[in-house]
Amino acid sequence: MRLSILTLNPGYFPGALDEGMIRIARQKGLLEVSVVAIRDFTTDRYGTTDDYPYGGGAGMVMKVEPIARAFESARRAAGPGAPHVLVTSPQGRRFTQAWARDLAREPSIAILCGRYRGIDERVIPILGAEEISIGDYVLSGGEPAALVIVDALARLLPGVLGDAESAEADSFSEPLLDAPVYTRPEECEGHRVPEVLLSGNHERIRLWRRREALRRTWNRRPDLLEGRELSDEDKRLLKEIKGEVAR
Ligand code: 9D3
Repeated sequence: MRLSILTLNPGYFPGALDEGMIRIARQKGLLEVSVVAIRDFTTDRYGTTDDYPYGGGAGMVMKVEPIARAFESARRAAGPGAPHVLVTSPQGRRFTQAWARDLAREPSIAILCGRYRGIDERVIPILGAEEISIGDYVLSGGEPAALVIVDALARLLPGVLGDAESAEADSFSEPLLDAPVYTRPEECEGHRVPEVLLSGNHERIRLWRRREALRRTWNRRPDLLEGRELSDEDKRLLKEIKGEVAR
């Protein structure tokens, strides 16, 4: 995948793009990222990227022309084919795992990071972009949203994860929260690892994990269980959980 990130804050990205799963995807040649500084595409001596909103009001608006030129440069550098263009915005459609799966199949993506009061609306039709939000909380700009999107995509690119991890990752298409996990030592400041996990009884362990996953999902994210087809085993476990006092 070819990815261009267009931003007024290019310094935000080195570091984050050089760690973890994104670094691995880049090292394997499965992801090629370029960060494009919109300010490099201004033409006046002050490097003006924003201006006052028509109609008045507080805050500045990102101008069209520097963005259009930055995009044209990124598109040329990316080679043939039009990229799928995303603009980060609080007004965007909510980013989900299903959308991430669709985007991970694109050969080329450009993400334009919004700042200030927003971007001149004409950028959307000019770039053929769609707006994307990562959730209902207020950020000060689109850069962290772009990183969230890149991280979610990088781990979905074929070949980034090992087979075992990929199979497990698929189980988010079956969205239950995870059961708790533990590692050594067996006791920490009086807190013991649940006995069942030390038992070596794989069937008991599987059932315990399934029960705890259902319990947490029921307690913390009941929305994930709504309208969901459950196996007979899950129904039985969930009935047990609902019969217990909350814990
Ligand atoms: C709808 C909020 N606006 C009301 C006046 C103000 C405003 C808040 C935050 C305008 C811009 C921003 C900056 N946020 C983003 O650029 C952003 C964002 C977010 O704030 N939350 C979740 N996803 C995203 S994607 C881009």
